[in-house]
Amino acid sequence: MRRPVRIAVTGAAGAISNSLLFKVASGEMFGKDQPVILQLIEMPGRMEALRGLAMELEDCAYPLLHTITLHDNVEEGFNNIHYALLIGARPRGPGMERSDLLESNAEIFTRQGRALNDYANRDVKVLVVGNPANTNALIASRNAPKLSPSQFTALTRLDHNRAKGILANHTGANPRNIGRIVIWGNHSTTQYPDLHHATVLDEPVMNQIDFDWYQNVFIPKIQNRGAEIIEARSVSSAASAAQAVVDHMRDWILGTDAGEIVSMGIVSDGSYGVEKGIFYSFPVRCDYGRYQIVRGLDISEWGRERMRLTEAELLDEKAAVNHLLPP
Ligand code: NAX
Repeated sequence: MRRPVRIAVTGAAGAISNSLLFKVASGEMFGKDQPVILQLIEMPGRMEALRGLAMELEDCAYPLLHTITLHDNVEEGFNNIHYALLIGARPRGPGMERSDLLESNAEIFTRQGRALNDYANRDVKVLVVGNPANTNALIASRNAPKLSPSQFTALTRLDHNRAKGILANHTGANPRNIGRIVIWGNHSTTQYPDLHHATVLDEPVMNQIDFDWYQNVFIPKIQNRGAEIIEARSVSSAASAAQAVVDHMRDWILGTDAGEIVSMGIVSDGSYGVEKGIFYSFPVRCDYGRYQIVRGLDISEWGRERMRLTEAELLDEKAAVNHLLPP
């Protein structure tokens, strides 16, 4: 049996964590031979709810669940961690402007970036889920000068999985036989779900679907899926988000399947002409705990236009918090 790894989760008493933690403790994320220590972090007023969740985890008697610790601050909660799942964030309240949302989350992710810098294991891998996820990842990474920006990622795997599920339903294919979908850009309604490289049973998807359906039904459906779910169930996606977190981390650590491409929000190195330094969702492959951008995909002018639109939104978000970023 391996040595246990330490995983911090913020927003640990929230809806996503309520689904996620049971998957992590049962070995779905890191494999059935990897014991885990969960360092769960919540707001002080939510510690009772967190204590209840910890009792439920204990009552499952998971063989891989080594220890659970509970914290009301990140400085303690990030101590020696190998992985950080940053789920807690300030939700948009009534009458709140977008800039207020960006600013209040900037405060949270500045503190978390500093705490990762000072207390986490030097090789820590970070996934930001709390929205606005891409810009929160930028803020956390800029506040952690001892860590590489490549250690920080933002979740766009839910968008990727949504695209796969909806395409499977439309074509009648098994999701397992669909590959090479790409989500470009921001985890928001400007994202560009790209099927031009996608395959069903190794055959190009674009030969099997109607372009009009792709442009006018599929793309807006993926872009607005989060809102559609909120409208239907009055709360946002939780179980599917938890599954996407598992898929993102598992692929990052254990590697992607041969020939497969997945989407991750990562720091741009200028690939595909995307401005360096912003956190943008790219097609990647993972191996030995590292991700690499899949280069050389052919992008039409039509696709470039969409990639630029979502890049522009990320640049706007960055401009709104720029005065809060360290030089
Ligand atoms: P919940 O409101 O159920 O839970 C959030 C929890 O975070 C609460 O218990 C709250 O007390 C805690 N929290 C807030 N600030 C904290 C802080 N500074 N430190 C520690 N804990 C803190 O939300 P949930 O449905 O779990 O969603 C969490 C976040 O994920 C939201 O920001 C949501 O917008 C975002 N999402 C991101 C997705 C993505 O694909 N990137 C998809 C799902 C989800 O919408």
